[in-house]
Amino acid sequence: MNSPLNYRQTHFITSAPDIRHLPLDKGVEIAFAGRSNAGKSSALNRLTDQKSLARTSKTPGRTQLINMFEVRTGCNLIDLPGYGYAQVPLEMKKKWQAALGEYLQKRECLQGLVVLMDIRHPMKDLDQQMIYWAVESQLPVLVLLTKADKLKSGARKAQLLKIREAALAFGGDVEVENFSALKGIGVDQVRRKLDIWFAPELARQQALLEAEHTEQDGLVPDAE
Ligand SMILES: Nc1nc2c(ncn2[C@@H]2O[C@H](COP(=O)(O)OP(=O)(O)OP(=O)(O)O)[C@@H](O)[C@H]2O)c(=O)[nH]1
Ligand SMILES: [Mg+2]
Repeated sequence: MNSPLNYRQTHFITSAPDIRHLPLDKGVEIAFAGRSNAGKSSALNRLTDQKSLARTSKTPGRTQLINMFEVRTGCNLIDLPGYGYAQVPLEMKKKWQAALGEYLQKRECLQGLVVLMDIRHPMKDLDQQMIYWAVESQLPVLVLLTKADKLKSGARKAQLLKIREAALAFGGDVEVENFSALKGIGVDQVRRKLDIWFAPELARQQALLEAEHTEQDGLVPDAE
């Protein structure tokens, strides 16, 4: 696949407890959200072909900070704290949910939301809330049914069709794909979607470059 972006070059930028600690709100950001243990960090690692870019864990609730990664200047990926993990102390849960809500509502460079859900337990209340919220904010959504390797091919396809049908009810720009970090299922589809979401930023950078060149050309004195 010919992508304008090389996701393998993605590198860690920073971890922040809330948006005030994130770099300036500019460029294009795509966030990965989902319940704890849904496979967000694993998906980011697979997507970027890196074993440990984002920390993965068997213990849900591991990623407690907003983690930012840069694919290239102005094109960032965000690994958000997982939601809905019952075992986390209430105080901590409240703090994350506040940080998560604030990020989603206030971060203007956020241009796409990837919502990851275990293919065996999709569309829990909080997942649906995330999608509703995104659609309301006119933010396009890519739903990934993760750990697709856990189902046989027939069941996997049936589940995909069922969730695609369910996604229609949201009425917005909501695409659903199967995904497996383990087997590489759906990786091309994710990259294709991210390419589309990042495209305006790449075009903006290109236009800026061209404008600079034109300006420089203009500065060359006439050879008279
Ligand atoms: N079989 C299978 N297991 C997976 C896949 N993706 C993730 N896992 C496992 O699921 C568990 C959670 O994965 P993470 O990527 O850490 O999940 P997360 O959503 O980042 O979790 P938090 O950061 O706690 O919110 C780990 O034990 C992974 O190895 C997959 O595609 N297939
Ligand atoms: Mg994680």
